[in-house]
Amino acid sequence: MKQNNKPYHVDQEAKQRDLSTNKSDSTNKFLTTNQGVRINDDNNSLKAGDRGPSLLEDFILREKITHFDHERIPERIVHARGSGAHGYFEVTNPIPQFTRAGFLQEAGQRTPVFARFSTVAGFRGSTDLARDVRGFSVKFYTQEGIYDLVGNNIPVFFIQDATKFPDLVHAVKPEPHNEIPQAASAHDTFWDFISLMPESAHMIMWLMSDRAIPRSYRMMEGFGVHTFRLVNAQNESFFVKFHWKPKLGTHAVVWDEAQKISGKDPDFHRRDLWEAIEMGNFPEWELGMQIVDEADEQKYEFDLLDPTKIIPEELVPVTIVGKMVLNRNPDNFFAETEQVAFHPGHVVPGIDFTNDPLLQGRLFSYTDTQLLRLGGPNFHEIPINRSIAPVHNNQRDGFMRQEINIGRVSYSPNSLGGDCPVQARIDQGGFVSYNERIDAHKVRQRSESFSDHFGQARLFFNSQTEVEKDHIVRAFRFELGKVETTAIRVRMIGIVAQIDAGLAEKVAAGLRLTVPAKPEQPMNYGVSPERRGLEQEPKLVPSSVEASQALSMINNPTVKPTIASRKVAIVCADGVDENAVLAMKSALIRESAKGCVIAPYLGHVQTNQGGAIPVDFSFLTSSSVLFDAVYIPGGMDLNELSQNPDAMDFISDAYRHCKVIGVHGNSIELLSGAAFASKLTNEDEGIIMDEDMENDITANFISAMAGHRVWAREAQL
Ligand code: HDD
Repeated sequence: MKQNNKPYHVDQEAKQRDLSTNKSDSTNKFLTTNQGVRINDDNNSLKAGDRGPSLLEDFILREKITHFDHERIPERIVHARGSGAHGYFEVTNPIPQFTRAGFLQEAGQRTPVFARFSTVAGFRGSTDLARDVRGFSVKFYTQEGIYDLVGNNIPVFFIQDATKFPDLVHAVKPEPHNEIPQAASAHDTFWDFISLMPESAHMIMWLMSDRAIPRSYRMMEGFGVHTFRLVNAQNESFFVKFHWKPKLGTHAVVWDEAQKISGKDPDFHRRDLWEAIEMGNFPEWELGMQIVDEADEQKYEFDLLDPTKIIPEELVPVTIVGKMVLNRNPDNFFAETEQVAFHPGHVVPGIDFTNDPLLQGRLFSYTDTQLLRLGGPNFHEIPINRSIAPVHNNQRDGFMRQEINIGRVSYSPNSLGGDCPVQARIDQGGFVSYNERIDAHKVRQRSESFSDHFGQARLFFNSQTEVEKDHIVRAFRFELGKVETTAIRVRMIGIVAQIDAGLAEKVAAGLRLTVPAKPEQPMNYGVSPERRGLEQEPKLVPSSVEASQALSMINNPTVKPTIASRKVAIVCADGVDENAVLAMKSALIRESAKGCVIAPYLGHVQTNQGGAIPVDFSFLTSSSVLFDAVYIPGGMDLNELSQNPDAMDFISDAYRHCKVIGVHGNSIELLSGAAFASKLTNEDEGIIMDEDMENDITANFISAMAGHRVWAREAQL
């Protein structure tokens, strides 16, 4: 057999990703059964007489109903609710010195990807705006096989060992007796578990922050969470943490807004991703890596194998390696987004695992879950999961096998088939696990280096702005306020007190509780009887970094002001200043943003020039929580707005959620009738007003909007 000695990533045999052979388009086609028989009547079942019973022989009816009865597959046990898109990954800064992964070798190299974003706790039909972690999974169709980076929008996790994952998920999912609440962590079983698991302290701080209520999937960071390994051609290994940095910056909504969006448009994130791609505003992230020499494994005050820890960017900066652009919506949600099967164990040569005990458990779980969810071992043959690198092995048969393997040989070694398929040497792209030396006793124990639970939780809190800290206080009050068992609230405040005493005081004050003088030390819950009392007490190892800008969304140095792809509500009624509406719409388009006309009715509004402007939504079918800013042009019959409670709520909510509000001409009067009128100050940089309708306020409006929200206003609320 002729051996190909070229590095595998330049092997011409590896095709470009092409799913077109699996696509089906019914345009101008006959309706058929699944066996290809043309159907003459799809509206009536076969009956004995037009009023008689249906006949068993009606194979067309039976086939249709049978298929329908089997349309659903089990939803994902976690991350059931999600949305995906196709795109590509392009290398900007190749890193052959760190990895031999073929897709990271040359600048300009492109690899097709499919990304799926998700919430964790809710069922498949739940709201996008739950307070929750967001999944951030990317499947790279590399020429050396599939590589999946299955991460979250939060860089740490709740637990340190995979064996606690089923407990965590049981605790956060709706409670088993009444299946309440849906897609929410604000209930007793979740906080009972968390308050007994101090290792979750760092994660809980992120979950109570606005990171858990993103403005958009396109405005979230992504993280691989665990420390992985890179391995280069010389077989040298480096530790690595993966980061996705969004081009549009990292932004969130506020909690009141999140709850209202959940009612007004539970598909808010799904719609946002879909519409951005349809409009050509392709979501984009940079892929960054924090790379640590193997020799530095023990250098830090935290353990690199502990998934409840970050590496502060002040200690190891993030090197940008490439960018991901999502530029195509799926053709079919079920075929692609629902059937896509990610797995942290899908790696290519040059990327490897560490002994992080959470990662190790994940390496078992993902294939196992697909066997149930996708119905058997051949899920890799589903088009969205197929490798573009050729697949040849001696695995055979199983439910729904698509491939027709030719020949009589399905074993190795064999002489009948020339011993094919042959194993690849390392220089032929063969995957060789990193030969880490392990010399240890078998134990069920946690390393002592995993026992700091509070140091980085405090680092996170110290890195937030005052506004962000305040949001964390309110989130704790909300979540614990929904907990019915007082003992759980108190125990949780005891945990918070070990992170930050001031934070605990504020949370406790909102719940009319006092911070316990001596917090319960629940570490020994769940510990084996022999080890009870021996297990390390949770402790606080102060971080060597006092505050890290990258942990704050508001202070994050990488956030570049832009309004690209944002949506502005242009509030209109009859008589509206036509020039002002058109000027705002064009100014927004120039910034790749969009203005939508909202009025008391659908159809058109009459303008001051006798023209008509089409209305996109009425106040009944829309809400300001679905927009990033509000503009109210002048010239209108204000009664149409001031007498309409939905219109006034629209403006009041925009104010409450710290959005920029532009007001022109006589419309300024509307503000004095709004619920917030008494709180308005001249210092509010987010109220852009001009009494003179001739003046153009678009530039000021856009520049204020680029700051995302006017957080200073919160002091007035
Ligand atoms: Fe997981 C899905 C991310 C820990 C077991 N997980 C899933 C998805 C994401 C993550 C993004 C959705 C993939 C998709 O879009 O289809 N999971 C994480 C992260 C973790 C983590 C970042 C910690 C760092 N997961 C984790 C553990 C286990 C699992 C410890 C089990 C021991 N996760 C699963 C799963 C899921 C899953 C049950 C459900 C659906 C699926 O895999 O395909 O196997």
